Amino acid sequence: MTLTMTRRMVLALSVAAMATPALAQDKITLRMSTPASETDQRSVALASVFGPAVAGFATYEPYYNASLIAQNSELEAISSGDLEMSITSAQELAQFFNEFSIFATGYVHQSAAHQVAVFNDPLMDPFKKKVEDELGVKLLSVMYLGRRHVNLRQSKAERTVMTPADLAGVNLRMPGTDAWQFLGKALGANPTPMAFTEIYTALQTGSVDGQDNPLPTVVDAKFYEVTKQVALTSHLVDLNYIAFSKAVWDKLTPEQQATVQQAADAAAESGRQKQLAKEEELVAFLQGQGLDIYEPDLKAFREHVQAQYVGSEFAKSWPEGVLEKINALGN
Ligand code: KDO
Repeated sequence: MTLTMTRRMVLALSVAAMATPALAQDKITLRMSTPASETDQRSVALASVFGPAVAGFATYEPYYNASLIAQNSELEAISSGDLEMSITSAQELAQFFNEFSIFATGYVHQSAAHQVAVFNDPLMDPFKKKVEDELGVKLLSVMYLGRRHVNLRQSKAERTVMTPADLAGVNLRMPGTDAWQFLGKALGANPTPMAFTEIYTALQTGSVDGQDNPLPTVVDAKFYEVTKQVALTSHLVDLNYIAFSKAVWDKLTPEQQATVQQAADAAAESGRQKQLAKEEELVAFLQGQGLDIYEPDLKAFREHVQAQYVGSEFAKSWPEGVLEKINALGN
């Protein structure tokens, strides 16, 4: 009797000892790499909403400021199994699939709500499928980055930007892919490719004349310390897709997949609301910092930018009828 009890106890103990590390090992690690800072609203939303929601079976492990993977290389890293997640742009996807440039085109998306309607519309299905089949990346949800504006070192008194002609000769930092550079040119500027993490120093030293990003980014990255004006061009209502490894997704149970999907949607929604609120409140903050914030001739910018895309190589890659469908989902 004593012996039996002891054996049982030993067995129970050894099972318990095995179970704990095994469970810990079973948790999937979801490394997420982004050039964004830890305090960026997309980062905050993923860490505070996505991470806890998947904690039952996964450990969310974010890497900020491009500390794990360089900007624009995240998709390749996911594809080759070196990364599980990122927040990717349409411009980055256009490096692999030209047709994604339609979502990177100036003045196409009209608002945060329009982005969501487009992402959830069946028109997106062939785009999502291609990324999944050919790159091994699932696009889970759409995150709102905000309205991109032109942010310059010169004050308004030194250079007033009312039309694209006023940006002639301005070395405008834009992210380093073709679709981004094309947009910079379409704005009338002289686009300069550069990684996000290098912008502050470049503005400080004057190696670029300006950059374009939404107001929450101008504040979060402290670009306002080294610039004097923001011309509210709203040239791109910008987005990032939550990108997830298809190989990892396929290993999840249907319940876990549903949890990941809900977590991504909830994080995107939380980040969107916070980013929208920040866009509103930060005008006053930036004015308080001494920056000139003003609206240029938006009609002139819209018409000029749109005219550059007509007949471009990008526009040739857009599947027939998709632009019309996107426009129809707008206000
Ligand atoms: C940028 O490099 O200007 C950009 O805003 C491009 C976006 O697609 C996104 O990658 C973003 O940087 C980073 O997440 C940093 O905010």
